Amino acid sequence: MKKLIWIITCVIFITNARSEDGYRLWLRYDRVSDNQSLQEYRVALSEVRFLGKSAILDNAKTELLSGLEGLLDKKVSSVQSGESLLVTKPSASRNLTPTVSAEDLGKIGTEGYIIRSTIVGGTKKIILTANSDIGILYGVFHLLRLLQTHQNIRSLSIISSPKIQLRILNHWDNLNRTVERGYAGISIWDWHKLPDYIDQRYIDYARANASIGINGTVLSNVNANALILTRNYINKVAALAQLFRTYGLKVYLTARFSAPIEIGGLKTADPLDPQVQEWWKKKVDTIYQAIPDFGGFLVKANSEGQPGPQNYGRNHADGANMLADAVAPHKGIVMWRAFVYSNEVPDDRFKQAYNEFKPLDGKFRSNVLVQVKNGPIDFQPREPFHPLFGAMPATPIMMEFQLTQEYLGQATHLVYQAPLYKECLDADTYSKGPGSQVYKVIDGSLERHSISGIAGVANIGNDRNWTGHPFAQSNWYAFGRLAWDHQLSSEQIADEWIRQTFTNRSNFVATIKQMMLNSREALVNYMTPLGLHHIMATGHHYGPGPWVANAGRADWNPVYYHKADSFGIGFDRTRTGSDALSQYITEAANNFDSPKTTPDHYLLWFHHVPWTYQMSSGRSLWNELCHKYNEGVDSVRSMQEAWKTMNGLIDNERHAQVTMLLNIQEKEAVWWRDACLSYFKSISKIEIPAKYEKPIHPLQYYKAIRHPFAPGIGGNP
Ligand code: BDP
Repeated sequence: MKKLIWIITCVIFITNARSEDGYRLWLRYDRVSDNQSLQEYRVALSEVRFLGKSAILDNAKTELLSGLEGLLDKKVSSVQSGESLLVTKPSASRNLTPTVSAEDLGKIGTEGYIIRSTIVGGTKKIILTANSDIGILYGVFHLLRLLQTHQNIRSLSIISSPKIQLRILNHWDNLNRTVERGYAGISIWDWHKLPDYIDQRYIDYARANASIGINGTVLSNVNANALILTRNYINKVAALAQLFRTYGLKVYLTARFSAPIEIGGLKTADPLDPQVQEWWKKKVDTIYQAIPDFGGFLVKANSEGQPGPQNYGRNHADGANMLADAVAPHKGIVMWRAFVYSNEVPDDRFKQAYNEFKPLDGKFRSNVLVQVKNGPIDFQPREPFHPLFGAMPATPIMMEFQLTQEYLGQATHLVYQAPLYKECLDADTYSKGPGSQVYKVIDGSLERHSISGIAGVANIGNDRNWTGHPFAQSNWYAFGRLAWDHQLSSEQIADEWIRQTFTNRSNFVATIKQMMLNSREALVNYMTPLGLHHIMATGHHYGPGPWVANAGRADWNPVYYHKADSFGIGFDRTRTGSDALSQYITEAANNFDSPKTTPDHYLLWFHHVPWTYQMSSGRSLWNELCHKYNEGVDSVRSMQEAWKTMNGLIDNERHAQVTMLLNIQEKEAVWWRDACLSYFKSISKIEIPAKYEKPIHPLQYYKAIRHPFAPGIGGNP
């Protein structure tokens, strides 16, 4: 008996101690832990018949068989007949009808898939089909997800296709492998060893993206280096493209506008100069020779010091169209970013992108998309939607979200961003009357555009677990899932992710899901409550800096954004102020028109209100600010408590990591609260109510904090 107990203890210990370093992401394929499901799956998927052969199909087959092998904990191979799971394109099998009709196949387009239970000759069978190889791969990942999340697969009737065409990661990776705003190690692109050395990471990166439907990747930083367009680098890019295309992932590059001068030896980069146009055409031709399915270019021009068409008195459409003409014969596209603002323009930075781009609506070639950040300033913890959504009906507008947590606690804070993405996607622009949500603008349905796209600035680096914080993986996951289907809820995505990444244990799933769903609001509260924005430290953006007033340009200074004075706080963007509100359609602007109609969480985005202003809670604005900052800190403490009780339900390794990270997050939440309240108190001259914790240090202490080597600082080496 004693011996038996000892053996059981050892087994438990070994199972628990199994190394979970996060490398496998949400594709762990461990044995299904629920025995009833396991038995059912084993029967339902006892014999797999996989028809067809191609690079993508081979990857799909390998993924399916190895996934099933792990999940069912038994050897699975592809049989010739008598299958219980048939995976095939309609062209390779006549056995699909009547289970799948031509009409169904018409609905799923070129990337969708159908997974259906059926009965053939008295036997139950599952059919997985798609019009294309990539549809089959996406369907395989869907099926594996069902098993990983312990779903019932008895009567499947799944028909799925992406709502947005271009679902793209943007890597802000430099050629020297630093990553601008990267907090997970250095770049995964090992340019030095490419094209000859294909790291296993590239394969797993492609698998992970395909598993959530991401179909494009921009390999290089928007603050671009022209060298990526030289022959040497194109060969390296081609090696990645060759691998990635077998997972349906297209490669794109950033184009530095001055490349014709820097690597072409021309005297100008004027987009209307015939020599410059010719240079780009030739350059593009050489890229397509090496990479026949090259996706096209992403461009940051005339923004934050980057060169662009305005250097030559031309506008954004002139610049974008020149590149669009060069890639058009190859079916390439140009994603032209609208993240522009200028120090010389005395107007509110909020308004500048709209002012520059709105007049250009209708002037872009049909293969140009204008890529707009979700909010008008810069990926803040909370922003109202960008007024350009819905304002350029003749132009396909692409969404840009930031997965990497530049302003959301960087590598150390647990923040699940799906609620942030959804808040923007679901906002109503009213551009064609009520019901003109941002998601309809970007999926092209509102204006019936034939091209649509969404981009996420990647949070991936060479850290063993890819994203630094184990929970940051959920933002990569959520981005892909929402890009595929923006109607999924934050809750459903979190649920899937937790089950696949950690465990299906119901108390873990329920507790951690709640923690994730609350995490973004917690961060808003301890960093920038009530509509405060852009009050972080300069340069690296790590930590609070609401007092900063000496940055290189006015609109980089936090004081420009919060405008705290003896009267009150907030940026007046109504008619009496910068009038940014007039950029929205009247119905959308109405929500923000007066402090009374503005939801609390947007108040200081649009109004300068007195410290004594009475909030809907009955508290004064000052007291509400103190309350919110403290609520944020309390939420992190609750997260710590909840996480503690999860001990033993998952592997020790990741449990310990997250415990340490939450401890840092708590310290930093206190730092944000104390620094901000100390500073604002020095202006409001009102005491922090006695019931709240007092700042530990004097204001001077917070002001003196320096982080010369904080990660992710910009530049374009
Ligand atoms: C800001 C980043 C900067 C980027 C810029 C951009 O601080 O590093 O280059 O956005 O999006 O958020 O171009």
